[in-house]
Amino acid sequence: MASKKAPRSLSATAPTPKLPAETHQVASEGDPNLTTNHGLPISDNQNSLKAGVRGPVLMEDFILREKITHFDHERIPERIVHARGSGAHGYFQPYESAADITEAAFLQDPKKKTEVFARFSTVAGGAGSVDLPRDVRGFAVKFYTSQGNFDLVGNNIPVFFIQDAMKFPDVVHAVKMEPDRGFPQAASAHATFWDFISLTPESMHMIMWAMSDRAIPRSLRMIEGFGVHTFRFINAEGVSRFVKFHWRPTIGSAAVVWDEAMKISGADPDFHRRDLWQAIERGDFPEWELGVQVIEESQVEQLDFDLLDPTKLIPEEIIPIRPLGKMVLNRNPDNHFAETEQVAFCPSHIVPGIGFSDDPLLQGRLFSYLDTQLMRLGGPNFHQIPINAPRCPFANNQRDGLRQMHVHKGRVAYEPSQISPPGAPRECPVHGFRTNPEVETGEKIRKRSETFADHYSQARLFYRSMRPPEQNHIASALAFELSKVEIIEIRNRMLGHLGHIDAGLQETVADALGIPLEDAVRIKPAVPPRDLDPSPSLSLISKDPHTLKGRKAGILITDGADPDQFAAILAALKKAKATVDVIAPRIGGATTSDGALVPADHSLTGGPSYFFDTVVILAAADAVPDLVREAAAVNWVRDAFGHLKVIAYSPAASPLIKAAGVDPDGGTILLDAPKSVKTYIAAARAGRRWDREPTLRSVG
Ligand code: HDD
Repeated sequence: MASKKAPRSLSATAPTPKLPAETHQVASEGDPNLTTNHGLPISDNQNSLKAGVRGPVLMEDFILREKITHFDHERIPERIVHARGSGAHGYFQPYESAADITEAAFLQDPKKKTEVFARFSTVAGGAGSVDLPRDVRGFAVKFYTSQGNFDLVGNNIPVFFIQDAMKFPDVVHAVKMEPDRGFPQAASAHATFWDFISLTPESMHMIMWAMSDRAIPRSLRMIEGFGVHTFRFINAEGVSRFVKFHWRPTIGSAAVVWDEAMKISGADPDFHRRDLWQAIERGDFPEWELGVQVIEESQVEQLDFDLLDPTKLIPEEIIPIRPLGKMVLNRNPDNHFAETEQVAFCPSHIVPGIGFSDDPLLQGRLFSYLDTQLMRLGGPNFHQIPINAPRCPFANNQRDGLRQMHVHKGRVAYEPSQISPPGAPRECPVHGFRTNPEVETGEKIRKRSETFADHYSQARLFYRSMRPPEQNHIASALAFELSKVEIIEIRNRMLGHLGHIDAGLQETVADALGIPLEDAVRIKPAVPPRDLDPSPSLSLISKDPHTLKGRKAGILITDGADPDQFAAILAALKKAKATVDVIAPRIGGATTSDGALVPADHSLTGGPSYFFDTVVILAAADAVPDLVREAAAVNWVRDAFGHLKVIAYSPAASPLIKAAGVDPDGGTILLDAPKSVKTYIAAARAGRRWDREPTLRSVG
């Protein structure tokens, strides 16, 4: 706005310069001055202002006060759920036009890339908790489309614990640390969670997923994502169809085993965040295919469950996924707080061509996220934070409010107006968002639909679609979690539910807990469970792509190791597209028999074998006695074997293999001939040795 009283040096008619449009950019290159937040150059950033060098600090030190005050306010309320997240930038590109099913602009032109920001998260733990608890993973993507932001706020599990948003605060309070004692952090293995779950039969399907390997993913780059609810796609002719969103990682999905998860959580709490960051830094960009299951309105009645019930899925074998395009994450955030922390996802952010269904859980979410962002980000202008701002122009008559960054001009902030300037924002009746005109009738009522009442059939479907190792892991997880529940009645009630899912599962868990089956509480299902056809596409093992792409190998090497063998293994692993880290007894590296130094990425204690998908031990005979005496080395091998990994080792390393109690099998490869490198790569590509598991631990 023009200053009425211009300083003398300015001409009376020249207005004061206006604020630049982008005032929130931080000055950096070319301006090395350290200043206060108000631009005052600072002469000393090491010492506070004191009365004498050994005297008291003066209240006058406004520079110290500004710095400390800012620091004191550097945290914002963390998300009540999904507090711990890792994000990345990238783009989405459709394979071809999807105009037949949706008019969404970002799904029309295969040549057009749409900018995205993705945030992956755990649910229960705080922002500073670990990456590998047993937990659901959030999979949220913001598409900055030409028609506004579309937020697809999903999880890595296609169903949910509850059917109605009314129960969300309850399920979250139950899983979070117990309020009196403040523990456990980031864990569902405690009484309040299982108390709630055992009284909430609708959660049984989700429980099967949460106890499965899906809840301990190997990498965020390898998780599947799901929109969970039924949404709508609407095309330009106004034809509406129901859709379910699916994300599929192009390198396939994989999980860790539970013992690994527990150890990784201690050794590297940032295991997933680091893995995502490093992959992007090295140019190994994570990719997912986005697809939809399309359900015609006429098909809805043929489904044996209610499409509005978020505890149900449609097996791909019944309605296949139509691929839409690919998301590539190719840039790490510049600043974790500014981007990953401040990004604000809202399921209500949709674009023309996409619509909601009447799923009561979704309907509740449409309210909750905006409300939470207002609180978390301090007011109604959070859409102006760079990570949240649409990339397309946006304009309306909303004004002012906390943290307003825009300097809106003019006197008109309403419409209609006769005096608004040309170009003032107006409705767009032609391409503006229109709600799908559904006919809604019904009495006002607080009641669950009877079509939501079958709580066990799909839990059974999921369990029976798993391969035996996966079923064993579900049983083990249930036994582990319930063993942490000190209230016997809760364990017994859970056992009652398991009986409706699968009698074998119930028996295994009861046995593992040491509870007589007769103690299982008798629960009368609202609807008797049915046997549905298994869906092999739900099993991770069935879909294992048997690849080393995106996987990580660890080579433990000692002084005196054979350089040719090292070079051959390294080349073969790289050819198979694995990344390779070198581990040496000391971080200074290892000197091979030809005197060359092999730099190490980790020392033995800093690079345990559970950081890797497959391991190689290249030890010289002289070095082995020291390794055999070294607990970290013995555990390195023992863990790799116990975690079902393929292990290759030089003949000289045999005493170490023996000391670790390894009983050689098809997954332990002796590198005694040039062709054994090939044998090793083939075995490593095949992934974990599930056949070894029953010889190592009692499952269930
Ligand atoms: Fe939620 C965050 C996913 C049900 C209320 N949710 C949040 C995030 C994801 C999900 C991925 C983190 C987004 C980010 O990275 O910032 N939530 C889901 C899915 C659900 C679901 C897939 C069921 C299908 N959520 C749900 C319900 C409610 C909420 C029923 C409330 C009625 N969710 C929230 C929230 C959060 C949130 C409290 C916390 C932080 C935030 O929103 O931004 O509003």
